[in-house]
Amino acid sequence: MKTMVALGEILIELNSLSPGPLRHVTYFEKHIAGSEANYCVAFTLLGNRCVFVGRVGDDEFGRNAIEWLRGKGVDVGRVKLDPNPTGIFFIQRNYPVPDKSISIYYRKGSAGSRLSPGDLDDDLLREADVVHSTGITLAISETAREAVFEAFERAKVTSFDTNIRLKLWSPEEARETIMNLLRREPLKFLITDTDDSKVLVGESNPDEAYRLLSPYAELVVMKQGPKGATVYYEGEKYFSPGYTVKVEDVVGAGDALGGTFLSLVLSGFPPKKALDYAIASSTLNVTMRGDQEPLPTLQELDEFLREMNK
Ligand code: ADP
Ligand code: CKP
Ligand code: MG
Ligand code: MG
Repeated sequence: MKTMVALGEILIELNSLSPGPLRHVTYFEKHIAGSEANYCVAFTLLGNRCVFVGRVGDDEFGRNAIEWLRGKGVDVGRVKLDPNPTGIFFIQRNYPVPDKSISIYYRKGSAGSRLSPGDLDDDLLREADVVHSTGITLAISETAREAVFEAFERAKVTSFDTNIRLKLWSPEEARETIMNLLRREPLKFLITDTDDSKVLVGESNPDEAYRLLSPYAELVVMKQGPKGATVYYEGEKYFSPGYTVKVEDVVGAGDALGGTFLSLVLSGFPPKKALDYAIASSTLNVTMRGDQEPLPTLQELDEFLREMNK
């Protein structure tokens, strides 16, 4: 069994029950989310272990998040309770662009943003098979950013999902900070998409973007929305196409893809096969609300692939 250590912020997701502008939505459904927590659940359900490092509020939502993640098998023994509130966000679905979602954050000063280098454990980082974080955690506070830089410095093997959120920082700040991390700590796994590569290296063409990003990672996964995704490694390139399905909410699909890919590659799947499974998981994710409820077991992914490719 492989161990991933993930650093980030768990958020409470309030997903609108009906599509359309939030000013006219009456009912919201609560889910546990946050990119790195999504990665952890995807990773764990496929037979590996994930230790989450971060903070939640000493409040009902914080307790809810810890109990939920523990129930999914995530190791929450290092999640700290913080006097600030657990961060939340709302999702507006399919408006004003059909098949797209908008995240509206209420997370400034949240417990999760208080993550700091003091929350790190040296032995845990050294012994982990992979240490993972995202651009979101670089953006939420100075101390969270320092924690990611320090953790990556101490880790043997690192994974990073660029996840650039322009509501949290400017494109210039995102580019400068993420490229600085990549230059200082070249990665084993870089998981990104064509919008983020445009911000980082000015390219949204997958092959061109890969060429510019390749000095910084041994393996790159380039997500391409509904089209699918491409993996580049050891001189090889493999594109796995997406599936056409009815879209309920696209939030969480990228994390489903990334968490599934990492777990299966660490379990010994060749990257091409792992990407096919990861695409399957991300496809299921867009058909339902909630980021973690749609995350499948290996058996469920096998069934998806068998039936969808008949
Ligand atoms: P991210 O949100 O992290 O940038 P993407 O938008 O590229 O990630 O989505 C990740 C994966 O989810 C895609 O590679 C694809 O398999 C699936 N996906 C995303 N949007 C759709 C969609 N509209 N229809 C079908 N599959 C989708
Ligand atoms: O890139 P994804 O749509 O997979 O990311 C979704 C997550 O952490 C979601 O859970 C949300 O809480 C967030 O990204 C975020 O901060 O935007
Ligand atoms: Mg993403
Ligand atoms: Mg979803």
